[in-house]
Amino acid sequence: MGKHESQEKKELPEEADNRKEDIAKELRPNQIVDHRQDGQHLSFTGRNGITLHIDVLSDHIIRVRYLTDSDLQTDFSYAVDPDFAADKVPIEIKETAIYFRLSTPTLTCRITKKKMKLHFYDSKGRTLCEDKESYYRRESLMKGISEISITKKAPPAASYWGLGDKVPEGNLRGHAFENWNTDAYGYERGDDPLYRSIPFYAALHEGRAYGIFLDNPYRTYFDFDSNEDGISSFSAKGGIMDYYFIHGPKLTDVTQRYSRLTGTPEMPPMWALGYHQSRWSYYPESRVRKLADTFRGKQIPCDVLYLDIDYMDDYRVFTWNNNRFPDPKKLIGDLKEKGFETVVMVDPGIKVDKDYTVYQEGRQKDYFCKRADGDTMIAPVWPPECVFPDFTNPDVRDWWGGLHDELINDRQVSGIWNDMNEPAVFEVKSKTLPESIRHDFDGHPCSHRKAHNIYGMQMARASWQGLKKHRPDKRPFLLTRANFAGGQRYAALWTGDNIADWDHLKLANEQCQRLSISGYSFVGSDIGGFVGKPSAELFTRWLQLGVFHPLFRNHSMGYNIEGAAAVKKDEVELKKAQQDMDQEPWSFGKKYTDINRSVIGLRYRLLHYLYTAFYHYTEHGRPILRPLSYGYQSDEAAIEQRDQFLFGDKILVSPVLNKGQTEVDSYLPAGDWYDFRTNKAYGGRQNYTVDAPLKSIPFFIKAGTVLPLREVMQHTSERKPERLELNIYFADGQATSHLYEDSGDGYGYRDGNYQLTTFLLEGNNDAQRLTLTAERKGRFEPEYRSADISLIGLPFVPSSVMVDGHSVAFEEDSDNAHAVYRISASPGFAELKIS
Ligand code: MIG
Repeated sequence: MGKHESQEKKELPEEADNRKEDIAKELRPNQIVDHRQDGQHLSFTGRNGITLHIDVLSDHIIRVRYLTDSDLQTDFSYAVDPDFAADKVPIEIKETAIYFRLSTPTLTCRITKKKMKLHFYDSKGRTLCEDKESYYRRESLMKGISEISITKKAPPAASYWGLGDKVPEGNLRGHAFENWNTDAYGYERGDDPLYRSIPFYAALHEGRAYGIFLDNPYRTYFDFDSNEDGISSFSAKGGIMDYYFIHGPKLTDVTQRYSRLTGTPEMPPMWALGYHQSRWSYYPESRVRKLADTFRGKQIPCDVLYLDIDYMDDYRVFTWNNNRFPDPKKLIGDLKEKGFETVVMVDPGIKVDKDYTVYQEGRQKDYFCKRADGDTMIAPVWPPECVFPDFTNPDVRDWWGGLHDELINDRQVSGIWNDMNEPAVFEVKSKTLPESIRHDFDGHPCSHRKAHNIYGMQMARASWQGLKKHRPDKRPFLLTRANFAGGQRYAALWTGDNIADWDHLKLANEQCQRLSISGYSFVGSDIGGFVGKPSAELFTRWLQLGVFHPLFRNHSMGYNIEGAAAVKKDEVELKKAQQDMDQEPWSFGKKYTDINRSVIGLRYRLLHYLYTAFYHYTEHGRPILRPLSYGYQSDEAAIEQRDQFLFGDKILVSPVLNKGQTEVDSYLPAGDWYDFRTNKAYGGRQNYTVDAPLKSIPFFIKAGTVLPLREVMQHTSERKPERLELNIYFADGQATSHLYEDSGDGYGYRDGNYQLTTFLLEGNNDAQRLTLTAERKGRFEPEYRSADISLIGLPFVPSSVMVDGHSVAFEEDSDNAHAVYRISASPGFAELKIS
């Protein structure tokens, strides 16, 4: 004993010198010593204990996990759609001295025995994606932080797509990104991280595409060869290396398969696709009424009005400021009568206030986020002291959903707007909660490091549940700022606090495309810019871009924050200053009001088409907005386009994004195209310079399309459309188009109360013939009196037009430089023959 003590004493000083802050443990997979197969699940055990788990989920989707002993947690994901079910897939395994080879009918994965490196290739043996160094894990034992990463080869010609809302200069290649949901007020190009985390990207190489979805909610990093060393990588500051390899080979298929995995939202109500008017903030009640009346008086279509934070009583969520809004129910009812839906903001920060029931209840039920030692976390947001519901707790979500009862059932608000749910915290540099805060994580308790990126998503989910619960017969409309992969199931999103300048118009264009191919189609930007005031020209150009964004919403901050502080003392001056910040569609003078009216009108014309695109999105995960590469991925010129984009399957938009610009250089990919404005036909695979005067945005319709157009109304439910307008754009060959219709809200469509029309067009240039058939599915019956058909681009002068076997009259529209023939047919027609 004595001897031992003296020995220890002797060694102590020396040892102390050697002591470290932390102990790091590094792990890399080594030689596979065992492997097992259980149906579509395979596992490979390495000598050092790392196991590689591979699950074949479909022909095209393979899940990959590298686990160590310390990872033996339950398999749990917020991102994967609970309804996702794997397919039965025939798989083949082969073993050689060097590797195992696993094949599905379309995809092969080779696993090296030495280091568990993966190499994916297609059924023809062509490489899709290859590990550079495979898996790596570094653990800091004392801090309890692990870092995990995978490196893959980045061939020089590979391009990278997706990853949510990032705003690099150019494309993803050559850049590195971080996912950590951040309140990025007034962000600039290149800023990162932003409001949301979607750890999913696609890569395109030699005409073939694949995708990677890293299902890890921690802070994650993606690097697309930023060091120009031919390496791409993804890593996380914790959790498990759990990723899905998604085969294409088409880029759009990659997105669709990712959507199958992480889900899509329900069909939105038709009104949510109309024009939305928002501002921080419309109050008091009289101002809201005047706003509504101005829309109707000026005949500018609008479906939705927003109430920002100032409707609340001192920023207490679920309360109303009685001075500003003495009778919200009456106001909202009156607005509804005029065809306006009302959406109100709900923030996550709950005011610490003993007399406030939401605070009391949450406190009593122990629903607020806590520090590691058990105290409730308090931090400043709008109220200087707030607590934060732990939305990762299912009971908290139920409670939160329940709190919407009065808003929905009594006040009759139509939708909910979730802001600040990164969650945002004022005053501190981190802009959010400390990483040590505790969360339930649906029964897998953890720290904020793990829950941060999904906090906003779970808030949106809770609000969504509230809407579903309290108004089960209506489709929910929810708008959220923060989110995570899979959160598209619950809410639409906007790109956050942008700035009223031309670069932000470009950012809005790029962000919305990028979000859409990342599985998130219901997106839009604050039209006109949130911070600052746009010029009349910028506003109109932004509105024109917004026509083609699934969420079409004008929002701005008016004279809040700096502005309000500056002129606080003088009420009159403040009012004037606020008016100077107006960016309603009529705020720029008569000339612009007229243009803006017709721009918004164009959106209403395109609603049938957009609604149908939503059908393809919600049913099949087909992204509504897409860069040209998503459709023309073997066309180098198409891949390089950044500004132009596809809106649904049939429309190519060439937006105007620069000050003073009145012409646009458009590249049109393969196929023929028609300028919607003039009906002029253009051959594909060529560049054109087209006119773009301020009053119009160039967009092109693909030859062979049947484009349905809806009557312009002041709001989507003003009346039932009486005429079905169809523009038929000739093509030499065959093409299919769709029109999806239902009652515009509710769930009747799930019991067959919808109508899906499939148009098959067959044009023959040599034979001078055009045939169109219409096949209808479902039992919804739109009440059109007639179908008004325009034939565009016919390469011959028709002598006979037959509808369902009967000859009908047609008229030539002589006003138009490019002859258009007009026919009136019964809306239920089945066949059209023109020769
Ligand atoms: O720090 O509610 O992004 O749309 O108008 C500002 C006021 C808080 C941020 C949102 C913005 C909203 C604003 N909110």
